[in-house]
Amino acid sequence: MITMETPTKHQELLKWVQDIEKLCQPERIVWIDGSQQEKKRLENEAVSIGELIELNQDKHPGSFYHRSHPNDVARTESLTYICTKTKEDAGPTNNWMSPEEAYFKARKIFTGCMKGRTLYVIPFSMGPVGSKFSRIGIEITDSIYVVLNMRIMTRIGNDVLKVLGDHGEFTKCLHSKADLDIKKRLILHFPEDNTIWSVGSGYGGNALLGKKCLALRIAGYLGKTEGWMAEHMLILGIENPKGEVRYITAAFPSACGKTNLAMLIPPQGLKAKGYKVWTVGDDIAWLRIHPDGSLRAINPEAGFFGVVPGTNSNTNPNAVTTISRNTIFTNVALKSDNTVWWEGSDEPAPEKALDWSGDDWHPGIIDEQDNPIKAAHPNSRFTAPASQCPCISPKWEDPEGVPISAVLFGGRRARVAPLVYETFGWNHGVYVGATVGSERTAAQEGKVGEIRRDPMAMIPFCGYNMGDYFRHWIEMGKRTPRPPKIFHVNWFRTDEKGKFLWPGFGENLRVLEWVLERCEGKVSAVKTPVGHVPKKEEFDMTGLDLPGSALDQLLSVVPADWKEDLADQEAFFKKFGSKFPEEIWEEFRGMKKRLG
Ligand code: GTP
Ligand code: SPV
Ligand code: MN
Repeated sequence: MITMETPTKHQELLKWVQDIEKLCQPERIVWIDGSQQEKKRLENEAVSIGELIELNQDKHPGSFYHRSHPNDVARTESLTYICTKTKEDAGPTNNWMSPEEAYFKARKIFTGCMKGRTLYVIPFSMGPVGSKFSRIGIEITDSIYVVLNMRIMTRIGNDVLKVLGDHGEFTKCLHSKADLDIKKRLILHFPEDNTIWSVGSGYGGNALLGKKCLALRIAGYLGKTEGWMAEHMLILGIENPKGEVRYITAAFPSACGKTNLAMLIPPQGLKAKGYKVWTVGDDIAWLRIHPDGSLRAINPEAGFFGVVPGTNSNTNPNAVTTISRNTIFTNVALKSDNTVWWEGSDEPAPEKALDWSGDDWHPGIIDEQDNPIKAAHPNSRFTAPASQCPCISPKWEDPEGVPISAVLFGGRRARVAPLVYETFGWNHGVYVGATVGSERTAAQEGKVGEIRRDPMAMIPFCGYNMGDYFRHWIEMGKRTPRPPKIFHVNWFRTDEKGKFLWPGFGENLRVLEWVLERCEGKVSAVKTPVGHVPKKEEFDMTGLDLPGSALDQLLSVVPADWKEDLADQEAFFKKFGSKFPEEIWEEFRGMKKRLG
């Protein structure tokens, strides 16, 4: 057993590391300091043990490639638990296990799981180091891949320990790959102990514990008691032709367009007018009521863990630049010159490559059921520093956050939901958020394409009873003197042939322009039973030619379609019993009445 000198005198932390050492029995312990030398050392080691492959340094400077275990390519919601004393505190939408049972089960898997391995201790800060809104976590892990990803996604090392001091509070985050056996995989949250235990996975949201586990599930629980919110939202600044920047947040379910919207490039017509876009965050927002009466948002992360397929110079040029260096690519295809490729990239498909699972691949290759084999996994990801984004906002690390003018909810809906509508007020907006439905994507296990209810895009990430979460939304609206307006958007409506009616990506700024003009009371709208929909003529379409009736179709509200959804909404809301806010029932009844 070799132990380095410990860089802290924090007794509770030292005791915890000792306890975990006894449990996991690593060969040695390394405290992560966050230095450049350490980065180099870890990269070299990761390459030498095959955890990472160094990419072609001329074409991808500072970048590496990682392949995860084929059974470990997305978050596993069925193995993710909220471990509160009572089942009711976890609520009807979460898996629940009692803390005793959870610790007992996981302890068995953790016992001796780091034999022969190094145990890394990563001090990390969610939010700028030292900001009063930031939260400190300490992640223990046996994965160098996790250390190198956390280094990009959060602020890590000695600076964080300094802020923690000898007595500071921190979230205890324990992670081990163990043997990557899906039968021995558990992602456990103990909000009452400020603790996370994750074992048996090395992938993204399962293993980078600062992200979904801390910054959403644990932070959400803290926010509920302390009067703030942790949301699955992008944050973006839109600079109008007068040079004023207005900020919006948007909650879309996993793989439904947050990263893309957060980095969009204005289309020709709007660029000519003088519009610019500034990225603040692409996945998580922490929201607080500011003394000036506004709702303010910070991005607690320091990097992007984004979906790779479909990323190219047309869809998301800012992402292409962001990932041109110092990036970790996970589960894309690898070419023989050690460059990477994915479906929907700028480059044509290579004649041959290794696919995400490491098998030989060529265009047209099919599996036993005659289905085309993808070279990159649909949920393959890039990890890249936010600071490399060409349109990163000058305020992205402002500890006070940015004031939010509008909140957007949305999902993938082939039918029913129009391109955009404005809700009638905060409570109606909360109702609309609570009814968000989306087609399932590859970011979670399960059947892709199936519609599931995903309120506020938080169904996988709410660390407590979602009935209480809805109540918290209602209360936040009451307490915020100048609350943002709430809208719903849908980039994914299709025609009879299943083709997207809206071109999406940069063109989405046309929708955001209307949203901000509504916030400033500059444009009128059509009142429909579901909300205010744009008047076609007030929607700037300069430079965008949509076929004939596409815009009419996109903006249409068909009451019969909406009525169909009401029974499902009611059944969903009833699950929460007496926890479900009466204010939202009232909105539900109002909607029913308006639909006639
Ligand atoms: P998570 O990181 O999983 O939370 O996802 P995200 O919401 O950030 O999703 P992302 O922006 O990475 O988009 C995922 C997929 O949606 C990609 O395949 C994109 O190409 C596609 N997409 C994004 N924006 C649009 C759009 O405006 N229109 C269409 N049709 N597709 C889009
Ligand atoms: C998501 O699935 O919403 C993600 C990726 O952003 S992960 O970090 O794996 O949760
Ligand atoms: Mn996400």
